[in-house]
Amino acid sequence: MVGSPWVMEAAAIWGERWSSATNSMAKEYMEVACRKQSLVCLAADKPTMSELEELIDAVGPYIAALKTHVDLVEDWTAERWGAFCKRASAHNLLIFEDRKFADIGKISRHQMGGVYAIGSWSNLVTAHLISGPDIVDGLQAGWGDYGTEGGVLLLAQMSSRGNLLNPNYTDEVVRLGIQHTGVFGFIGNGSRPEELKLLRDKVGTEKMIWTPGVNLQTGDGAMGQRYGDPTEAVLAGSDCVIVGSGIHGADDPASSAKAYADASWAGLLNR
Ligand code: 5BU
Repeated sequence: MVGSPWVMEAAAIWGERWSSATNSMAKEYMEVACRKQSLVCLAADKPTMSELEELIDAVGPYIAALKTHVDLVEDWTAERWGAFCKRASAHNLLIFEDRKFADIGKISRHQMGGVYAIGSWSNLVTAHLISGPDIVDGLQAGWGDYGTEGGVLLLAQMSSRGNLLNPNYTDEVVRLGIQHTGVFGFIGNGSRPEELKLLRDKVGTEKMIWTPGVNLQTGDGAMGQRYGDPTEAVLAGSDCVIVGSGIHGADDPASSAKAYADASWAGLLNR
């Protein structure tokens, strides 16, 4: 990858995020984003394997990462999931299991195993820091148990209304998270650009901020979800917009994914 035209383009387009990134997976993501001209992570919230397979085949060219909720799939089997992950890799997608781990380090480590063996196929996972910073070491050990490597996205903010992640809590998550090499970045609230700007100021340039709560139709979503505009989220400091129903709920997921890709890419070019 070193010296390839895409790497040079990524360095120019991402600027300080590229030059100060310490994490190789972050660079992998930034390069794929440039190749596809998309800062979109698909939230593949579909309940059956065939729907997931169909979705990834349709939108793969327009997205830069894949987010899963493995425990909401009704007909999950290890074999079919393995094949699905291979499909994602064929599209050069990092696989991000949004498990929101929150237990003590030792248990989080074991939860990377179990039936779903999340540590064996995920590149990224989400975690709350409510139990303290040892959760990051636990999750890192969880990948280590499979001889794999991964990065943690810590929830610094959430997109849902009334959430309890207040600014003091956010500050502590950022303060502890930026020091840890096992932390890939932070989850920020994509629905509120002004909150995101504050988060970016605190995080600095080194770590990623990925943001759910993004939709081209801004406003309130189902059950307390809130939506902001993808271009505005990127302009405010988001490095990746996480989009679920805006893509998988559309009549034509592929053209919708392309619209989100264009909106997010425009944000990066103007940032
Ligand atoms: P939506 O359909 O675009 O609303 O899906 C959003 C996805 O992002 C869904 O998978 C949530 O679990 C996920 N999410 C979120 O919406 N808000 C948050 O603060 C976090 C994750 Br963390």
